[in-house]
Amino acid sequence: MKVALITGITGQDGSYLAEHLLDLGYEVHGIVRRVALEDPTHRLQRLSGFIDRLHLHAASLERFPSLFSVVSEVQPDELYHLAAQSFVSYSFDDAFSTFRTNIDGTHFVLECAKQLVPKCRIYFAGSSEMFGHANEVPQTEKTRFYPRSPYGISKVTGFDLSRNYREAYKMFVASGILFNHESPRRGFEFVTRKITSYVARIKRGELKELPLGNLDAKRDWGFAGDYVQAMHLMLQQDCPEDFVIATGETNSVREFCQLAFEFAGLNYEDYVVTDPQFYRPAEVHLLLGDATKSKEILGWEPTIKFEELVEMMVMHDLDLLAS
Ligand code: G4F
Repeated sequence: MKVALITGITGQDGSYLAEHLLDLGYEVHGIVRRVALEDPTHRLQRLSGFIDRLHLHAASLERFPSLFSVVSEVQPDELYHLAAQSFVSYSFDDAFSTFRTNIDGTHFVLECAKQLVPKCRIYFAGSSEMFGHANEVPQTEKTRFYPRSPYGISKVTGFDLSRNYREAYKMFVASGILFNHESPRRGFEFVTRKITSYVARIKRGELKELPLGNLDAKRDWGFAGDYVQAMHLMLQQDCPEDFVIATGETNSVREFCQLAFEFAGLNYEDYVVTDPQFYRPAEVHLLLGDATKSKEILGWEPTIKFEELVEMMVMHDLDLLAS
């Protein structure tokens, strides 16, 4: 039985990945913060359907010794490094802590693996935010990085660290350059879930308006459940490489709003207002991925289209309030 260790197992991606690996017959271990173990109802909520089948370990990305002892105990065959401060807006408010968590945390994980399990296959969660102000559309694995936020900068550094461990120490480290991926398990701070949760509360008469920032930003939005399958496939290849994971379709925040409100029988123009506090000091205006390499080498393709994704999230949030 293969042993997988996931950092960030309590998040959207970690929970889908854990389920996927359990289905494939893996022994799945996850790193969680001690506070999460003390408050499982809230902090381990995404794992609730299958938590009995997981092995959870308390450690912090900010403390090398804690990671070292978990990796030493688990001896993973595959290590998925998903944990990060992943909210772009917050990275502008506290760049220092974002760098500490995302850069040092990644460095600690790679170094633990190098010292303890050098043959372990490692996945690093890169991001389309690394392209930032991209000089070409669509973006591929060859597109230059031009990050526009501390978060994006931290991910470029994590990506470079991963490649360097691959080249310098001959370790199997693959990076996924994942474009935005959403689901009913998405955190409420991200724009898609913010929109669908507000739509549900507006529909029930609990709220009157939805305050948003830049409605014209465009993103390539896919379904997180599809994207975690690509992470696993990357670690089953003969050689470690980097892959863009995307749908190849881009839509604006405004289009997401329009569709989400329509699914609830409402007109977004009656409810959406713009609020300067949700604008970013530097914006990424357009992201659109070209996942041709993933299709050709991994055999990976997305299964959920934009409209289905929006409908899935709106229906989930309407059901949540009705229950
Ligand atoms: O949903 P967002 O916060 O996601 P963002 O910044 O694209 O980042 C997400 O995707 C990345 C992959 O490319 C991940 F690496 C990252 O960790 C995260 O998961 O914002 C999407 C867009 C932005 O252009 C933002 O300015 O929506 C715009 N927006 C407009 N109003 C808003 C809001 N974003 C948020 N979060 N809240 C608003 O009220």
